[in-house]
Amino acid sequence: MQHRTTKTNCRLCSYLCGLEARIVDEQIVELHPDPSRYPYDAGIVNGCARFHSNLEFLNHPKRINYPLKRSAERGANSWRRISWDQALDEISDKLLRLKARFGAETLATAIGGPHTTFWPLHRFMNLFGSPNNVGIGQICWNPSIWVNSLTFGWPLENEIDPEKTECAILWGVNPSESDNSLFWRQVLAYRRTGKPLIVIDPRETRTARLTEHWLAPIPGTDAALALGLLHVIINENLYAQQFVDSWCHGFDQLKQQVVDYSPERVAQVTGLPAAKIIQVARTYASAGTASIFHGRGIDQIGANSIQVHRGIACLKGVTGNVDRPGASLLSDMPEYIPEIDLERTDLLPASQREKQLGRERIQLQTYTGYELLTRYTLQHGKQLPARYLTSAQPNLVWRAMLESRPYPIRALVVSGSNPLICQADSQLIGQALQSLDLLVALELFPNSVTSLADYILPMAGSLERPVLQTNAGVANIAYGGPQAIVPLFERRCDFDFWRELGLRCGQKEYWPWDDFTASLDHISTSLGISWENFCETGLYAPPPQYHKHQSYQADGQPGFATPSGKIELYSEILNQVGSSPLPFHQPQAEPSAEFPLLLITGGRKQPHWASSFRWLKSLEKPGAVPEAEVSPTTAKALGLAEGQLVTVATPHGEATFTLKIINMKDNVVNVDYGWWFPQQSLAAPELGGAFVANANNLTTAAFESADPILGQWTYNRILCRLAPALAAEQATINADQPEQVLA
Ligand SMILES: Nc1nc2c(c(=O)[nH]1)N[C@H]1C(S)=C(S)[C@@H](COP(=O)(O)OP(=O)(O)OC[C@H]3O[C@@H](n4cnc5c(=O)[nH]c(N)nc54)[C@H](O)[C@@H]3O)O[C@H]1N2
Ligand SMILES: Nc1nc2c(c(=O)[nH]1)N[C@H]1C(S)=C(S)[C@@H](COP(=O)(O)OP(=O)(O)OC[C@H]3O[C@@H](n4cnc5c(=O)[nH]c(N)nc54)[C@H](O)[C@@H]3O)O[C@H]1N2
Ligand code: SF4
Ligand SMILES: [Mo]
Repeated sequence: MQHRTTKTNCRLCSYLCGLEARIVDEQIVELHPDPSRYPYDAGIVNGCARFHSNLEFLNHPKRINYPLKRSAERGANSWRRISWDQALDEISDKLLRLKARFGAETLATAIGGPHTTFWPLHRFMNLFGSPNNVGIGQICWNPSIWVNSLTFGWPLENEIDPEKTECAILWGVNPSESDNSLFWRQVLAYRRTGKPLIVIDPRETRTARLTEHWLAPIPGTDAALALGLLHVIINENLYAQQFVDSWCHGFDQLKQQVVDYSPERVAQVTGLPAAKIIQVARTYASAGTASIFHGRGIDQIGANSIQVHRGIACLKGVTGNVDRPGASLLSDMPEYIPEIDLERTDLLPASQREKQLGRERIQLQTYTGYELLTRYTLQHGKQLPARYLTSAQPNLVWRAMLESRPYPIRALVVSGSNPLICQADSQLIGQALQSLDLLVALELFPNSVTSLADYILPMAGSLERPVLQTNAGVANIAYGGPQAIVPLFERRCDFDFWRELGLRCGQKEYWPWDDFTASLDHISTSLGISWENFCETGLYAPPPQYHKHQSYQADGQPGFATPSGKIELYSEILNQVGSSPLPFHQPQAEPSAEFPLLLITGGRKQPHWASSFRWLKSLEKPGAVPEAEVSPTTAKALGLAEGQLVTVATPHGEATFTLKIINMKDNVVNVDYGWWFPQQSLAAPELGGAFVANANNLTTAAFESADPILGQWTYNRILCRLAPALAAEQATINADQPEQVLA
C-alpha cells in the first residue's frame, strides 16, 4: 500500500481553505484542515458544513465521469459514452461550421459565480471572435466594480478592523448565511468591541440580530436612503471639509442634488423613521473611521443599484473614509500576470466587439464603456478584466437563440453555471436552450441544463484540480494550491476543454501550456516563484498600502485615476455617456390591487449554495424545503399560516414555496433561490423539477426594462401576490420519480 500526505484546498466556495489529505493507493482516505495555511484556524474549517462534504462530492455515484453524447431526442436525458477526442472533434467541427455560416458571434458561453477559472474560456472566445458571454456580473460584483472605478479610479476593498474601525454599516449583505469564513468572523470580532454596527436589510437576519441598529427599508429604496444620509451629513456640516476641498470633485453639485432628500421625504420613500435616518447619518459621519460593506441586496435592485452604489461611494468620499486603515483600501493591480493579459481581449477584433448585443442602448457594460474607463485607470497603469465588464445582456442572448435577431445564436457552452435556475426568466431560457443546434455542458453533476445538452463533459472539481483565486485581477492578492489526486475517471479541468478546443480551432500559438498546472506555473513565475513553491504557503498577499492618493500625487500623478484626478462625487464619465452624473433615486412601480406585495429573491441560507450540491446527502437538512418568508402581520392579513404551501405570482410567472413567518418588513416576500429536485425526472419537460420552486420563474431580465447603464435586471423588488397553493402544485412539489437513463 502506498501512503502519502499532501497539501490541497477545498474548492466548495471561493475561500479555498487549506487542507491536508491522507492518501492510500491514490485514494483520499482522510481530510484535515491545514492550520499552516489560510484560514490558519482548524475551527473555522471544521465549522463549515461543506468542508465535511468534500469526500461525498468527490466520490458521489451521480458524478459525471465520462464524456457523454446525447443518444435520443433533446431533453430525453439519454446518453452514450464517447471519448474525449471524439467529443472535442465533433464539437469543434460543429462550431467551425456554424461560424462559417453565421459568424463567430453565433457561439455564446454562460458562466456563473467563480466556481472555476474563467480566463481560458474568455481567451478561447476572444480568439474565436465572439463577444457573447452571459455572466451574472451585472447583478453580482460589477455594480461596485464599475461605480468604484468611476468614482475613485479603481475598485475599493472595504475593511472591518476591531481596533481601527469606529462604525460599520452592513448594507444588503448577510454574512451570517453567505459567508463561512473570514468576513463573518471579522464582523463578530468587531461586534464584540461594542462599537456601532448598522445593518440595512428588509429582513431581520442573524446579522441584523447582532445590533440594535437594524434598519428595514422598503426593498429597492436604498438609493433614497443613501441620499438622505448625505443630506443630513452635508446639512449638519458633518463631512470632512478639508478632505472634500482637496480630494473631491463636484461637492457643490452633490450638495444641491441632496437638497430634495430630506429625512422626512426619505422616510416616506423608504418606510424608515426620519429620526433613525438622522441618527445613522450622525453616527456614521462622526465616527472618524467608518466602513460600509454591501452585498447582493443592493446589487439586484435594477436601475437603483448603480445609484445606491454611487450614493455609498459619495458617503465614503465626503467623510474621507477612503484609502485609509479600518475604512477602505484602494486596491492594487496584481504584480503577477493579471486576468486582462490572460483573457487577451486585445485579440477580439473591433468588428466583433461591434456585435455585442445591446451596445446601442447600454452605456457602460460594453466595449466602448470599458475602453472609456480604461483611458483613465491607465493613468495609474491599471486595467480591469474586460470580459466580465462587457458580458452580453442575457435576455438579448436568449432571444437571439429563439428569434435569430439581430443574428442567430446557435451554440452555447455552459461552464460553472446553471442558467436555467440562476438567470432571470427560467421558462424563456428553457425554450432557448431547447432551440439550439449545439449545447455543451461542462459539469460535475447531472442537472436541468445537462439534460438539454448535446454533449456533457466531465469536469474535475474540489481536490482533483489545482486552484488559484486572483479576484479577477482587481487586487494584488493570489491564493490557492495543488490538487490532492489526479482527476478520477475521465474528469478533466475546464482549462483542458478550452485548450483542446482551441487547438482544434486554429489557436495553437495561444495555448503554449500543456495543462492547467503549467499555466499556473507561468503565472506564479511572474512573481519569481514556481507553482510548486507557491503551493507551500498558497498565498501571495503583500501588506496593504494606504494613502496611495497622496503618494501618487507626490509622484506627479493624479491622486485618483478619474477624469478630474479626484474622487468624482460628480461623475464625468457618467455625464459623458449620457447618464446622470449625480446619484438619484429612481421611483419604481408601486404595489397594485393585482400585485399588492413586493418580492425579494434569493436571501442566502446555509448550507445551500444556489443550485449546486443538491445531490449531496451530507448537505441535506432534515425538513428543508423551499421557503417564502413574510412578516407575521403580512401572513395574518393574507390569512396564511406557517408551513402552508403557497404560490407566489408575479407578472412574469409563478412558483410554489412553503410559508415561513419571520420578523421582516411588512408587505414584502422573500423566496429562496436555487431549488430543484434531483430525485424528480431529469428529462424534459420536468428537468428535475426545475420550474416548480424556482425563484427565477418569477423574474425577468427583459432588455427593454433593464437599466441602461449596465443592462441590469431586478431580483429584489418585484411586484407579486401570494395565495394558498392549488392541489396540483402540492402534488408536483412532493413528486418523487426516477431519473437518468444511461444507454
Ligand atoms: N450559503 C450560501 N452562501 C453564499 C451563496 C449561496 O448561494 N449560499 N452565494 C454566494 C454568492 S454568489 C454571493 S453573490 C454572496 C451574496 O452574499 P449576500 O449579499 O450576503 O447575500 P444575500 O442573502 O443574497 O443578500 C443579502 C441581504 O440583502 C437583503 N435584501 C434584499 N433586498 C434588499 C433591498 O432592496 N435592500 C437592502 N438593503 N437589502 C436587501 C436580503 O434580505 C439579504 O439578507 O453569497 C455567497 N455565499
Ligand atoms: N433570483 C435570483 N437569482 C440569482 C441570485 C439571487 O439572489 N436571486 N443570485 C445570483 C448570483 S449573485 C449568482 S453568483 C448566481 C449564481 O449562479 P451560478 O454560479 O450559475 O450558480 P450554481 O447554481 O451554483 O451553478 C454552478 C454550477 O457550476 C458547477 N460547477 C462547480 N464547479 C465547477 C467547475 O469547476 N467547472 C465547471 N464547469 N462547473 C462547475 C456546479 O456543479 C453547478 O451546477 O445566481 C444569480 N441568480
Ligand atoms: S466551503 Fe468551507 S471549507 Fe470549503 S473553502 Fe469554503 S469556507 Fe472553506
Ligand atoms: Mo454572486
